[in-house]
Amino acid sequence: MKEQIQAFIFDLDGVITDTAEYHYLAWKAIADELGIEFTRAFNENLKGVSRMDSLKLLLSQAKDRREYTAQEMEELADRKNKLYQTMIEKVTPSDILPGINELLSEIKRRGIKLGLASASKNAFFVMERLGLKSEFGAIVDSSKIANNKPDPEVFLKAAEMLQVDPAYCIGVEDAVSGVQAIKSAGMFAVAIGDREAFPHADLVLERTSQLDFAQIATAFASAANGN
Ligand code: B16
Ligand code: MG
Repeated sequence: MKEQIQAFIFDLDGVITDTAEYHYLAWKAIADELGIEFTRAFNENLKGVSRMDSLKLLLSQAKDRREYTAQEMEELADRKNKLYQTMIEKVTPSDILPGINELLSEIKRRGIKLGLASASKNAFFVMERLGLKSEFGAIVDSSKIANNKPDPEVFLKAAEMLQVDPAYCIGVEDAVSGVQAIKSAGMFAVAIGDREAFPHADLVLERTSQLDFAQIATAFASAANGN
C-alpha cells in the first residue's frame, strides 16, 4: 500500500527553509516604522497568506485604524518585499531545514514525484538559491494561480503539472491556511508545528527534523484504508 504515494507537494516558507523568519523580520520593520505592535504570535496569522493580505492583517493591529490609500498600500507592500529580497539574497543550500534533504533523497530514490506549492512570488528565486530548483518537477507560485491558500488551487495546479491524482499526493505545510488548502485539494496533509494548531491535518510533526518517509507512508496507507 505504501507504494500508492505518487507525489509529495511541499510548501516553501517554513517547511523547506526558514524564510518565514525573514518575512517576519521584514514585516516587523514596516510595523515599527508605522508604530504598530507586531508580535511573533500575531505573525503566525500571516503564514501562507499573500503579501497584500498580510499587510491588511498587519494594519488591522494599529490602534488609530487610519485609512491607507491603494497607492500607500502598494508602497508599503513593495517596501516590505524589497527588505525581504535583501535578506533572501544571502540564502544558501545550508539554509535547507533539518530533515528535508534526507526526505527529498528518499522520495527521489523511490521514484516519487516532487512539487512545490508556495504563496510567495519569490519562490523561484529562493529555490534557486537553495540549489533545489531542478529537483522539483513542478514549482507553482502565486503568479500562476487566481486564488491563494486556503483555496486548494496552488496544490491542485502542482498535482496537475506532475500528472498525479490529488488522492495520491502528500502535502507538507507549516501554515493553517496551507493545511486547509491541502485538505480541500483532497490530499493527505502533513503539518509542521504545534499539534493544537492543526486539528485537520492527517499527521502533525513539531519540526522538519522529525519528517520520516516510512512514518508518512504508514499513516497514508492507514488513512487510505479508512483506519
Ligand atoms: P511574497 P509559502 C508565503 O509562502 C509565506 O508563508 C507568507 O508569509 C508570504 O506573505 C507569502 O508567501 C507571500 O510571499 O511576498 O514573497 O510573495 O509559505 O506559501 O511558501
Ligand atoms: Mg509556509
